[in-house]
Amino acid sequence: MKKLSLAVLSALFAISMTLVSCTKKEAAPEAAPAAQAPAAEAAPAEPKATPDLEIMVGTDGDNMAFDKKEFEVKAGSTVKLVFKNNAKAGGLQHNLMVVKAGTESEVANAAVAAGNDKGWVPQGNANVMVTTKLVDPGQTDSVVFVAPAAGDYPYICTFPGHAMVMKGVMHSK
Ligand SMILES: [Cu+2]
Repeated sequence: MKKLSLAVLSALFAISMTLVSCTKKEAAPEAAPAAQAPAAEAAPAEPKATPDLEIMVGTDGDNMAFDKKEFEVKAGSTVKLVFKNNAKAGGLQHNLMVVKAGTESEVANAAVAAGNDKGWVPQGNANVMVTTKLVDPGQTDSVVFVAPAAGDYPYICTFPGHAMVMKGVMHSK
């Protein structure tokens, strides 16, 4: 009798251990993906409600030029860029567009193709990083953006014929 009961007990023990290990194995895979999910998603670069920095750039009066040939921003910070067309009434329209380095000519040509209806802004062009609207003399427009990775980014006016001379450089540090 004793031997039999020992055999039964050890059998029961073996079964209970198997159940415990099965339960543990099932629990483990559920926990792992839940813990990994948030880390796998890359946080999108959304501008903050309050900009870290406000930059003012205007036209050099009635000249086909910006009054700032360069300005500096901090990579990853939220920047508010205010562009003012300082031309007098009857002067030229202008915009300010930050583009990827080396793409000034391509973007300027695409802007001409986009036409006046689009404010000389090529829609969906991947080389355009930031753009204001086309601004009439005496008017301003502003745009809020997250400063890109460290590097130099040219800015141009894409009104036809302006980009070659109406330009500057945004330094992201
Ligand atoms: Cu212009």
